[in-house]
Amino acid sequence: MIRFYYHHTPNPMKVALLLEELGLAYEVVPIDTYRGEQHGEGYLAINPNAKAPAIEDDGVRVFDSSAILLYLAEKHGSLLGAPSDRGELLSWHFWVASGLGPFSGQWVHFQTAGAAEGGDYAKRRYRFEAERHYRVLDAHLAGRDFIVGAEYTIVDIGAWGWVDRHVRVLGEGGIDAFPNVRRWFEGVNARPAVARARAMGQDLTFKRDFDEETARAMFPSNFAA
Ligand SMILES: N[C@@H](CCC(=O)N[C@@H](CS)C(=O)NCC(=O)O)C(=O)O
Repeated sequence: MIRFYYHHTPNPMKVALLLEELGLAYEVVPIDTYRGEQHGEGYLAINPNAKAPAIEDDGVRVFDSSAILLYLAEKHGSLLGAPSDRGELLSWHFWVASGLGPFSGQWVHFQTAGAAEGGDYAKRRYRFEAERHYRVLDAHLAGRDFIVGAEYTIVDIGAWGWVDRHVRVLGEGGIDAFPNVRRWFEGVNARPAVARARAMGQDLTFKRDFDEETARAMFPSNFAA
């Protein structure tokens, strides 16, 4: 059975949705990143990058949400779109992995109370880039139901993980400026697997206080010698 190393944040949520879409059996192993569990020795053997998510699948470890999506979709021959759309699938999959996700995440970071003071240039750049990625996606989704071809794929799952946090990224109502993204997001959100993915971690208790222990675990650059 798959062991799924999970925290209730955007990158692990992509994997939660994929596992539910594929109907795979899995065991959830909570990684409380606010308590620094991502840095534990045992976990580093599974994910040397010290982030959630990761999986162990019959002795195979896979870390990084985008790698996990591709690995499981390929293994189970599902959610990869039409073979003729392979180029589109890879292009948009890596666009989510290297663009939409990181720029949204860094912009959220700079708005977090625990982030270091100052850095107006960085804030301007990450806000602009996060919004630019929404503009790219909005233009692409005009007249389309899915990001790649005519089918729901791992790319919709990966993008959903981050667009689900649109209020943190764009502010309340900010998504209204991206009507195609909003329509697409509502479509993905209505899938039964999304409700199951959201329900999955609800019996788990994660730390919520962002205190010094959390800042040291998650923002180590603020404490570097
Ligand atoms: N590229 C990685 C990024 C993973 C990542 O940043 N995960 C966050 C949760 S969404 C995390 O573990 N944060 C804890 C930390 O930064 O220490 C992926 O897609 O899996």
